[in-house]
Amino acid sequence: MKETGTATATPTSSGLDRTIACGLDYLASQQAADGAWRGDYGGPMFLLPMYVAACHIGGRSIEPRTRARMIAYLSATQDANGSFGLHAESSDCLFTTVLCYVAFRLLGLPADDERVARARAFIHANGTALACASWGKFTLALLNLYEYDGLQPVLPELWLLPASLPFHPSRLWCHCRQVYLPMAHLYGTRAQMPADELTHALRREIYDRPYESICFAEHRDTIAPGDVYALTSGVLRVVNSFMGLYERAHLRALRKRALVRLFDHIDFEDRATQFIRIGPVNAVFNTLVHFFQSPQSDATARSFAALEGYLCDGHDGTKMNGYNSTALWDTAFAAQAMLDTSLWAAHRETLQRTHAFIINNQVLEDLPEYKRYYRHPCRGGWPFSDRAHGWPITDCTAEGLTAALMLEDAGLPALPEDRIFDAVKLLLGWQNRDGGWATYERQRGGRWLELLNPAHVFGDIMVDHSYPECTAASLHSLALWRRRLAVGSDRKISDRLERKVGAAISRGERFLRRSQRADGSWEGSWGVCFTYGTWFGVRGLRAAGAESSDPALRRACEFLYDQQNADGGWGESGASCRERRYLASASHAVNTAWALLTLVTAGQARDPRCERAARFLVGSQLDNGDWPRQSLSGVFNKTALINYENYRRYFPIWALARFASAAV
Ligand code: LAN
Repeated sequence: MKETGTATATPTSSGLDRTIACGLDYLASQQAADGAWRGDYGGPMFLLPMYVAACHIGGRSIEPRTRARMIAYLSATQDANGSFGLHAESSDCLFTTVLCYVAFRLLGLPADDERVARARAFIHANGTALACASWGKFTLALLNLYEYDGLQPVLPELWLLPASLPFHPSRLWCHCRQVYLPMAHLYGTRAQMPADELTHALRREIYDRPYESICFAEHRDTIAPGDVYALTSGVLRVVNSFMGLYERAHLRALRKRALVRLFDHIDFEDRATQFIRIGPVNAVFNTLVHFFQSPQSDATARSFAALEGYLCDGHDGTKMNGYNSTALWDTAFAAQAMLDTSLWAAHRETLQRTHAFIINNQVLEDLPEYKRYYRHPCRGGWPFSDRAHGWPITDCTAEGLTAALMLEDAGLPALPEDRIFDAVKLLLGWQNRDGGWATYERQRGGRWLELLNPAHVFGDIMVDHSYPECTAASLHSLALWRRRLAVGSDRKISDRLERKVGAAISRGERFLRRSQRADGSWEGSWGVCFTYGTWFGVRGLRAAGAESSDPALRRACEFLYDQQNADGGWGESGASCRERRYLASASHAVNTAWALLTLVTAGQARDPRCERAARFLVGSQLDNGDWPRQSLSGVFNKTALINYENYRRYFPIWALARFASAAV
């Protein structure tokens, strides 16, 4: 690392310029030939074992080198006490420990391997596989290591109910819906691989009594305390008992109809995403639906091939990524960071490739019959990864549009006018009644549905609802679009659209103001945590026109100043997300970059505390222009941390560039 300078030194403008220039060179060096940035997107510890289980069930062998790298990854993330965490930086989760144990064994480690023995000791000390969270039991059932009557029912027939019912599956958050869809199919068909020798060995290893002697039905609700984030509510208990009764008496013909309906929806998701699927979990389960239905089919082969797209050979071994890539998201931010420096003109080719990637990955068509499959329109949106994935997201659309408009300002070809309109209209159509934006769809169900969350280990998975991050990103891009209209007098302006955008911005602003916490912060849901949320909150309010004297911005800045570490940086523990309060840790380049971006955006660049933050970022840059890899910066559903490999490469540059232009 570079010299950090003395405690009172301020980053000279040449020091800042050097850091930014060097950071930009490094960032540019990481761009792929297609213009995108992508990176390791590991973290959640249930994904790789699910992949390994799918390969085992489907009879797909994993080549020896990959197997060794997977074992290396699991070994690197195992805790000294033998356990695994829900994510790579935690421990003591029975759900992931059981799944990783099974993965170790399926990948070829013997039962007496030291790592395996350590994991087994943890499993036995914490209630055995009988006490792991529901997705663990489900995966074990597919592997013939757990019995279906030990699972709470996942009824296929729910999909036959009228969509107007307030608890119809179509009202669930799309990730939850798309995971429980194939689960319902697998449950309804009692899909299970035949037992082999390894199965019998594993059955002896993960339980403390003979498998045949276990009454699985008694363990539907058995759960280790360490696996519980969302407690099974009283309502869910009642619903589960009703579903249990129904399951015992269900009509064959109705089940058959329901399974046909489910398969139709699964098939739609496969085609709509070119077999990538919305995420890694339904990618695994949809694959298994095809495998159990027709092992030799084309769909099965394509499914397994597509699963490989989720693998990532990272610095600590081979893992399964949380998405097929982070390409659009990373590229849109890298573009914005570059363009906010004064040096972008020196990176013309990098910007041209960036531009090409953004332009080439906007979704241009709605899906045929999308309403029938409960999909929102897609035309004009951008996904988190790429066009092939096909699920546009509110804030990815917003960041994609922002990047496209900024690239146009930098002299690159403008996005065709109709495509800009499509993006704007899509954003408008996504706005919720409360003025905010959710992730993939408008809010469809009441927040009370959270009471039916059956997954134990995650919070907030049942309904898509407004988030400050998605709202702020949407506001920011809409405001940019409106500004562009004001200057480009030759462009055909639709007055009605402009008025609608103005009204949407005002409603979004009100949502943001309402979601600010009493201490001045915003809670982040997709990044760690209050530094992330507060950056979006402030960026959104500024975009909506808030002055730097606005009390909401003042309070946000006071909140951040209160958390600043003595070295000038900010560090937020990942536990902040779970506990929903700011928990400090050692300064982190990404948290510091978010805090500095926030303060500068709020008009505080000349405050000496911003200088100290800039000094921290300048001082912690590595000689090659990168910043050191630190703790995980991303999160989902309150409990699962996830890695954003490129955050440390563009957020510090972005923060320093904005600081430099505002303060020096
Ligand atoms: C993501 C990744 C991107 C992320 C942002 C765009 C950054 C965010 O602003 C909105 C939410 C979103 C789209 C998001 C939601 C949850 C995801 C899809 C993930 C964190 C990637 C993996 C995660 C998914 C739910 C993992 C599978 C686990 C389940 C509980 C289904």
